[in-house]
Amino acid sequence: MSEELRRSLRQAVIEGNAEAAHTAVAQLLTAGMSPLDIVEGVLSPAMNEVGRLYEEGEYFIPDLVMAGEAMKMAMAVLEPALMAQRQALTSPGVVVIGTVEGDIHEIGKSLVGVMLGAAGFTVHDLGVDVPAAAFVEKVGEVNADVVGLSALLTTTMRNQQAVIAALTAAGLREHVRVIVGGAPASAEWARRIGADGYAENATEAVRVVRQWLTVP
Ligand code: B1M
Repeated sequence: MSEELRRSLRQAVIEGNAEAAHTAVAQLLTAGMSPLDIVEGVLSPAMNEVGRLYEEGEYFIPDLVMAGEAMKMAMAVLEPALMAQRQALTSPGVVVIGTVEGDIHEIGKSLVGVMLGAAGFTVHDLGVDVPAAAFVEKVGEVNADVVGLSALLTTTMRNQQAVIAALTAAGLREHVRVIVGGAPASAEWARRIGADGYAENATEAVRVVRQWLTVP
């Protein structure tokens, strides 16, 4: 039953059927599958398949948009389940997160934000296409411990570096740790632009931020 539901969810995302994605996620949760397994085991691989179909010329932008909507619908059902598992921390922390300027990919960034929230941190999600100045303003306003910068395009990843430069110019760089992520980023890229850390996925992002902010 659960295998069949997993297949239906995968298919719903690939076909961009938001309603079917909603139903399948709700059913998988009822069947006892953990929210994290649904994300990592079904949703992320389905989006990768969508990316592959686009690269091979079988899918076009409207297909990506529809798959994105199905994924967002699935996440809307999952978010309360993830937050229900919210953990109490020995040391609270404040995180500002967003997708950098010029880039409107939101799903991975939102997932990282939700997972950090579920881990107990206070998360301010600035959304997508966020200018460096907006990151700086929010970091100062909420006295953030960590700023998370997502970028999915090789053309926008350099804007992660622009945010770090803006934080430095505002005198905030020494007070906030910077984590970068998104498909084109890497540990080497993080080092090169002067970020404090890199995470390949949401689980890893939680591990890195926890290491920085939680008293063991
Ligand atoms: Co676009 N897109 N897209 N896209 N899109 C990619 C990224 C691409 C790889 C597709 C491809 O060609 N195979 C390609 C980038 C190529 C490159 O630069 N090397 C691409 C392109 C080219 C484009 C456009 C330029 C297309 C065009 O218009 N010609 C355009 C750019 C628009 C813009 O931003 N200015 C564009 C547009 C779009 C849509 C808007 C249609 C849509 C997004 C819808 C939305 O977000 N609401 C879209 C989609 C859906 C994709 C793919 C298919 C899927 C992305 C996704 O949501 N993945 C993507 C191909 C792919 O990734 N396989 C593609 C699921 C998500 C859970 O994973 O976002 O990788 P991901 O996040 C992961 C990790 O990366 C990491 O953790 C997450 C969870 O595990 N992570 C972090 C992410 N941020 C993090 C931050 C952290 C830590 C970890 O710390 C702060």
